[in-house]
Amino acid sequence: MSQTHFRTCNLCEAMCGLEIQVEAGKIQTIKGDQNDPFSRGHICPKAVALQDIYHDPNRLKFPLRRTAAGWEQIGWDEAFDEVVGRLQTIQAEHGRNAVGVYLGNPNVHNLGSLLYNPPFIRALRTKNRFSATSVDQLPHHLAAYLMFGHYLLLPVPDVDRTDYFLMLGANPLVSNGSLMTAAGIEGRLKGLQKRGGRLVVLDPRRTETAQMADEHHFIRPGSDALFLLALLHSLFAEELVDLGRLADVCDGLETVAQVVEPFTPEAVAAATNISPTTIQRIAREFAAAPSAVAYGRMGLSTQPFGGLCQWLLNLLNLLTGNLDNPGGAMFTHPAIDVVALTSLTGNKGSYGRWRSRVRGLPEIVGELPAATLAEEILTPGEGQIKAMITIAGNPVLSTPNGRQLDEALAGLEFMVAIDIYLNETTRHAHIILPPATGLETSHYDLIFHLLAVQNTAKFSPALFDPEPGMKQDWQILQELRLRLEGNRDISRRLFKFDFFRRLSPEKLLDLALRFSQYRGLSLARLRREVHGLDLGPLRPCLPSRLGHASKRISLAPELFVQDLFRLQEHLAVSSEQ
Ligand SMILES: Nc1nc2c(c(=O)[nH]1)N[C@H]1C(S)=C(S)[C@@H](COP(=O)(O)OP(=O)(O)OC[C@H]3O[C@@H](n4cnc5c(=O)[nH]c(N)nc54)[C@H](O)[C@@H]3O)O[C@H]1N2
Ligand SMILES: Nc1nc2c(c(=O)[nH]1)N[C@H]1C(S)=C(S)[C@@H](COP(=O)(O)OP(=O)(O)OC[C@H]3O[C@@H](n4cnc5c(=O)[nH]c(N)nc54)[C@H](O)[C@@H]3O)O[C@H]1N2
Ligand code: SF4
Ligand SMILES: [Mo]
Repeated sequence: MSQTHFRTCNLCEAMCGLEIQVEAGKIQTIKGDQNDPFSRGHICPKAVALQDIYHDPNRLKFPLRRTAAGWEQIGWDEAFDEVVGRLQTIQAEHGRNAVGVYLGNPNVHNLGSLLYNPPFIRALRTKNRFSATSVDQLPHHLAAYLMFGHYLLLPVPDVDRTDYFLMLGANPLVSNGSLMTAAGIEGRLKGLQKRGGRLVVLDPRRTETAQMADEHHFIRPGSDALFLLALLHSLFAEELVDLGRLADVCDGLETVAQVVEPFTPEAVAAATNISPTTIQRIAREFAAAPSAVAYGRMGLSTQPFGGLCQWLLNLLNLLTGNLDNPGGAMFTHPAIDVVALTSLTGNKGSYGRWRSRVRGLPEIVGELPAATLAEEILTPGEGQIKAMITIAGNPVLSTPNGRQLDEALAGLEFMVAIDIYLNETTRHAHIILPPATGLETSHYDLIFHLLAVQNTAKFSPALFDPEPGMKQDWQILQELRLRLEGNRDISRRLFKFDFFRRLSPEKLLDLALRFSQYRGLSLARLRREVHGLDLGPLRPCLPSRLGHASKRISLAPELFVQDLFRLQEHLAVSSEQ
């Protein structure tokens, strides 16, 4: 008998709704779900490949141990015992920080991992925490933390209502959008053009997105901060600054006016490869548009001035009255408000609470830059990393100087990988703990609902049962944590809300939905709404949602203002070239 299964694709940030036809346990078709209120039928070819991952004979399903004779399959108990035993021995001998952990991208696309990674990592009590965040969106978090008081208060382009979209260093036509969950982005951008709006792209490459834009400028790589400063300079010079509704809750406008002063369009033209007249025109058009949004992604974050870029983008939106206004850069109201929940636990973000041992790089939101991981393993001395845990990550491929990390991982005393494949990174593990994945997991997008251009909520039940004896990511993480904490005092566990931490992800999800700002939500309700629930367009929420106790926005955080000296030096050098 044929059955239809509805779920959200969890392979990228776009949250496409899928309609999967199954007959006798076999997938017949995977199509876009036309009735999904968010994606409205859009999918890309990767969704169809979900079945290939499910059927892939190379996918790992049971624990493996590396031996001189090759990989051998072992039982879960034996694997857990060995992993926890080795980690504890190494920490007892070399200190807590001798164990490092790296979290990869799929963790954010997995409800169980999102809920069970934090307590597991706390149980490790190490400061050597790394993740794909530092080769991706960390500057966005830093800017949000310093300006809005919470690292997850990330403004999202209100693409469906904007009149002017200034896009830097992003290629959503291919990436399907990032920190802008917007299934079917090409249609949404065409919609902007049909309404008579403009798409302006700055990218050193003529990308697919640049090709559809109304205007594309070949900006010099790494010079975006200068371009943005010159835009802000023009706004002040032409008296176009208008903070609108938020004027009363912003601090530091005079400082901003002062620091942008030297960055005239003429001063940055050679360094950016953008003419002064173009910069002035874009500033005027941006300020004059009924609504406008500036957005920058990977090309702005993974470059020498990533933090400055994200700060200046927020400023551009703020100073033209486009932050927290329809058609501008807005915040979401997800069914499960991760911003509110993390605020409750006191985790609004952080900067510089500790530094990396070798290069002295600052901690940001609880982690160190992955770029320094290899040298933390390779450099002898107190605090050297001797053991690593990788969870759904392939840092040998995805982080800078992967070859050095490859060499570093090979020399570790112990490594464990929670991963479904044997690859460039996991091949160095002594033990691999493979979870169920994709179609075998139930899913709710805790993070991408938070970053979506429309408020919706959708639960995806598992389509297939994993093979008997397989475990989910969260079950592996929970088991490791319980064993790690097993030897520590019981009272700590009793008083640390262990009750909640033993609940399954679905129970926790149900609880969170029942406490939602939207009435009448529960897991049972979402199970009935198989296509997902539409919770409406983005709506203004400042200043009440700000993370700073003062409920004010900081326009000129000291850290960014100081970093302008480094940019000045760069300008001096690159203008001569
Ligand atoms: N050169 C270059 N480097 C880049 C980028 C780039 O564009 N160019 N992009 C950067 C960006 S934006 C990012 S986000 C990072 C990504 O960096 P990483 O997250 O380190 O890399 P991925 O290749 O996404 O690794 C995913 C790993 O998760 C495993 N996996 C997949 N599904 C599951 C699952 O359900 N459970 C578990 N436990 N494991 C699973 C896979 O087998 C794989 O080993 O790379 C960054 N690095
Ligand atoms: N097919 C596919 N889709 C994916 C992924 C994938 O691996 N495969 N990964 C997903 C992930 S994890 C992420 S984070 C997103 C990333 O999503 P995007 O950021 O939208 O995509 P990128 O291709 O990284 O685009 C970065 C752009 O920045 C440009 N660029 C480079 N340097 C500079 C610079 O200095 N200034 C400016 N202005 N531009 C610059 C590059 O030319 C490139 O066009 O994609 C997601 N989508
Ligand atoms: S765009 Fe992303 S979410 Fe949509 S089908 Fe493709 S991989 Fe899945
Ligand atoms: Mo990413």
